[in-house]
Amino acid sequence: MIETLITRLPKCELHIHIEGSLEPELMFALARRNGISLPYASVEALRRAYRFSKLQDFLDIYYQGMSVLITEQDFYDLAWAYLERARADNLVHVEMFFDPQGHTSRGVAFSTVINGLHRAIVDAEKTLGIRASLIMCFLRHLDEADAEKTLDAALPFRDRIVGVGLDSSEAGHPPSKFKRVFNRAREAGFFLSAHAGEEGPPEYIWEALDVLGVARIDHGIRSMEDQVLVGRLARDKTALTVCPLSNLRLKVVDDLAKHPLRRMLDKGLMVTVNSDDPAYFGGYVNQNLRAVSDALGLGRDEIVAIVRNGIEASLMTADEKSKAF
Ligand code: ES4
Ligand code: ZN
Repeated sequence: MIETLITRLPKCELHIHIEGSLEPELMFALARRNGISLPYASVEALRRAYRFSKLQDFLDIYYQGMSVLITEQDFYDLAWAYLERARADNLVHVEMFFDPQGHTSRGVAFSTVINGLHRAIVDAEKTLGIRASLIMCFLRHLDEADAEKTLDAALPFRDRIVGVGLDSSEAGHPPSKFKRVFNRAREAGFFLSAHAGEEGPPEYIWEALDVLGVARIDHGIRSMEDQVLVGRLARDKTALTVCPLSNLRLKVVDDLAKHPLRRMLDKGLMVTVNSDDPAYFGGYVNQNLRAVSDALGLGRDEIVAIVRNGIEASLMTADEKSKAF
């Protein structure tokens, strides 16, 4: 059974926003602990609000949801809950995005965020046997100066952050807006990735590659509208961190059966499958794999190839990769 194969394979996750793993139950518990009132009467009422017709609808609710995260322990509890689920899905390695500006803009110190997330990662490596690293994202709806300040705040924690990414509202915020801060991040030795071609046009993917110099594209599904770009991505084996249930819930595709993932594989693209914001989009990695496998009729070889791509595209060492698979 494909189902058993998906469950049993050791896997990586390369596109998870840790704040997007905040399940409604934990959101309510943290709100209570911190004396914050949420504009929803219950967990069920909150879940009912998770109906989105585009990326911005989701982002509005996502930024509101993260307002319950105040203390270092809150960030610890958030990451720990995710890592336990990741372990249950048989993930061996996770590269976790976090949005420091979503917290520092509310008066939460950068150190509070990083200390809580990092401590959960250290404990998970010890007791769950799962490895995780942190990728800090800049919010692209804010200006480059704000991203520069965030990079400055991160430098004292350089050893706890492997990379830099770019997320939030894509339309109207091209990657080129962040050219200087990405240059600085490269000089500081960070791995670079950017969300591009989720809602935005193929030009944004070109910019992420050629202006920012990223090594990985998050989403990238609109690359299929530009066959020259597809050739470039295939030639360079640039990994694309695709998130099928996210695309469905944000109406980037209107039906999973029409999702471009299989066509992307057929074009020789280095496609990986990830969860994005699993608490909001209805599924962790295994559920994403099952959903596309069912909708597109993927075979065992295709599932294995996707999972192998995830391991290959990860920042694990060659030795860790060969042990993982
Ligand atoms: C995000 Cl699905 C998605 N797209 C862009 N930015 C994000 N931040 C969290 N989830
Ligand atoms: Zn994302």
